[in-house]
Amino acid sequence: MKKVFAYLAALALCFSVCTTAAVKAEDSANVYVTISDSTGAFQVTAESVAVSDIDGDGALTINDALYCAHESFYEGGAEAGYSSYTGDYGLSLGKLWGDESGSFGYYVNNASAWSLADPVAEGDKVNAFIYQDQTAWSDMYTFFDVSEADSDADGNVTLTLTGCGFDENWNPISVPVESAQISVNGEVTDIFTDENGTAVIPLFTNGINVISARTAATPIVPPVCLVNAQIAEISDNSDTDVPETAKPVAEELPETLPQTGLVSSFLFVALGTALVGSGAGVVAKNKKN
Ligand SMILES: [Ca+2]
Repeated sequence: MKKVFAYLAALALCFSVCTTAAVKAEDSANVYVTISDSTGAFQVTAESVAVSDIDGDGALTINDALYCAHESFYEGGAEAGYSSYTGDYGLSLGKLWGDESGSFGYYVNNASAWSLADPVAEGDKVNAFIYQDQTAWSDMYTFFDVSEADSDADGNVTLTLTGCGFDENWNPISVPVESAQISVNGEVTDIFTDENGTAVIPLFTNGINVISARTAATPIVPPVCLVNAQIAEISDNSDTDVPETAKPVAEELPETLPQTGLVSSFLFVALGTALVGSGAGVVAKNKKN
């Protein structure tokens, strides 16, 4: 275990040096922000947010991005729905989308962030979430292989879903997420990812479609992909032409999921971020107290 701590401490030190050396922030940057709540539902879905240095620290950071996202999309703005504070573990989330449970996580470009003070840049994708599992924090972060795509002329798009976890030695690993049920524009379909995490998803609406997924046994942070469908031949009466497989179905999920061999990411979070100051680290500490 000592090695783990030494490794994480080294990473934290490296990161600290890197951020300290960050260049002066640009005036603003457009960042894509996704926020999901404790039910796994999107509240903000890959929305472009103009991020400015609202906290005046001279850098554009996750804190700025989430603050600006709440200003734009939360009723009552950031003052009502968002807060951050500097605690023992650095800049941490106090409130996300009005939730003050303290059970939060956030990723930038599908990489785990160390703290809210992590920098963001033009085009970055920030994904913040409230844990669905508020006791063991077993939620697995997942993402599609692309964040944006075009369908083919028939309206099909092929996406592959990956989950983030840690092996028995706490090394970060990525695994295909099998048996994840695909949703399109918030409607659950009966399309599931295969053993490689891949699904061929038929779309029936021209324009932007929001693709996401969920699994039965383990809560996952909902992935998002915006797929622009330009279907060559689309019926004026889609109700009669939608294949059975794409119609919304009752909320049925498979009873079991494949074993991934993942160590609970919570344990890593509790160990790792306690050292380097992410919001989740603070959660782990608070929950243990
Ligand atoms: Ca800032």
